[in-house]
Amino acid sequence: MNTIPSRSTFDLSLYLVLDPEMCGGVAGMARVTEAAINGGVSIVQLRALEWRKRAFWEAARALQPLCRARDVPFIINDHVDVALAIDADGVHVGQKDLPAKEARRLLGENKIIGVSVSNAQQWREAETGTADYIGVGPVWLTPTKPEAGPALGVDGLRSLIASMKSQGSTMRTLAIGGINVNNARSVMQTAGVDGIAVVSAICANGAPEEAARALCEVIES
Ligand code: TZP
Repeated sequence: MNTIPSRSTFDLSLYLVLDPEMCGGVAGMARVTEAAINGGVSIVQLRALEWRKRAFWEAARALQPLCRARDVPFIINDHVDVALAIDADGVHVGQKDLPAKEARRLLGENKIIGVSVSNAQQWREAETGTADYIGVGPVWLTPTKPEAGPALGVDGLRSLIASMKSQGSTMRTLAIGGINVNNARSVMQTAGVDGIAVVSAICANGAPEEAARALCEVIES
């Protein structure tokens, strides 16, 4: 029986974004996924910007069962059609991807939809587009996504969240960009942050299970 948590109950606390280059292809992503789930990752996204659709779909088909076996939601970056094709648990869209509203129309009411935002206007649009969470960042500049835009810093993150919450936002919030075991505490202490998303802190770590566990300890402390 599929017991993947629902749109409103899924755990956002430690969100792994898989990078095929850092992990070493599909086999590497499979290894990292299993290890990271053992270490406590609560949700997994496949992000492979350079990959053609067929390769992306094949990777998604290979990785999804690993998450499903552990009741961990499996999210597809950008490709709503792939999410539909494999019946993924949701999609994550950026500012240049399909709008969240369209993703919701295509995927229906039960799937998880996340949106990347960097400012108040994008946040508002995500909220009216029926997203379930937003990824706010980059908190720090990161070589993983050099084009991500100016870093918010923890202060910028705090003031953006505070401002949006004071305007009535109920959006669940994930911080992303340059987060690792050394700075995760300052992010988690930011009021209104529900979780952290990492790429290199797990994918580029030779010991992904231990890396995930160490991040979890920071989150839980
Ligand atoms: N969106 C904003 S920053 C980023 C994404 C996908 C990359 C984060 O990567 P890392 O390695 O965790 O800094």
